[in-house]
Amino acid sequence: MERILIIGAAGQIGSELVTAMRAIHGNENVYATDIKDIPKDIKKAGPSAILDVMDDKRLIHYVIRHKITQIYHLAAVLSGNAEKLPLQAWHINMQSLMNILDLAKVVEDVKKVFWPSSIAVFGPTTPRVNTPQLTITEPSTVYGISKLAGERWCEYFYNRYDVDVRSVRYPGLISYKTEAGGGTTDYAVEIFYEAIKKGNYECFLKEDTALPMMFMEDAVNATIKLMEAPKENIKIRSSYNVGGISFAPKRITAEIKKHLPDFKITYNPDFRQPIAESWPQSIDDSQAQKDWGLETKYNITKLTDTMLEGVRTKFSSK
Ligand code: AKB
Repeated sequence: MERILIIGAAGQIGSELVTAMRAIHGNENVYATDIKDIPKDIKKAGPSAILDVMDDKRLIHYVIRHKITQIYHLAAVLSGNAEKLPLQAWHINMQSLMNILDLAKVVEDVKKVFWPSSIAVFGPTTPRVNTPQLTITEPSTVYGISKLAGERWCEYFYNRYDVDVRSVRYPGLISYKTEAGGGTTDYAVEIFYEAIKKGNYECFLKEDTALPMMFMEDAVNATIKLMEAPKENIKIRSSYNVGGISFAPKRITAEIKKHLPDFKITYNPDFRQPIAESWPQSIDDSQAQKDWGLETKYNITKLTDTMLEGVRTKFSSK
């Protein structure tokens, strides 16, 4: 029986991963933790706690007390926010990962760790179209540098201590349940909220800035599939490319307009534009498909339909 700890359970990925994991492993076996308040529905359905991943002593006590067997460490300062306080972001992103890896090395019950990397490990010198698994990684953001260093540490802990840590390089993640916070790809979530709320949106990226994106359900399923794969199938111990779909603001605007013909977008690129321009436009994820069967279900049309419906329902039930 697995006993799963989710760190960052109040966040965009965490909140949905907790629900998916509880459906598989039972509500009582998935521990939802965060430094901020956990959403009521998650708190009500199973165990939860306020827990700071930077507090290594409390963390290790919690893990031992609850006989945790798998840890999903999803807490991070994302690309946009990290540029505002680079040293703080570096410290949080790196120290939190080191706390988890070191703990997994010494606590015998902990058999597997998941830690997300990002397309941010790539930089301006990386080939931007269909970016390969193994290629130039010279990130120009502090977030990207922390993710790249994190990948190296994951591989190191696997090779040196046999810590079974697994990872994917998430593209921009799109969901309506919990809003994203502080990322460069956040426009692709905000646009749906503003379209429903106000009928217009001021985009912080240029209209033709294509980026890889993925609907949350696909991202959660990919994460579960990776973690359930036999250990010997995991050939990449840094982090797997996962691609999803690729689009620019003007393409998603055209999709939204099919539902809301009066929707208007204006463009006012800010400090996130050069970040987006340094990232791939699309990703080659054939290695993940081959090693553990990555598959995605959402194309841009299905994603737009689902987002508009989800955001509308969310507002009408408030
Ligand atoms: C961000 O924009 O910072 C994140 C990411 C791509 O890792 N969504």
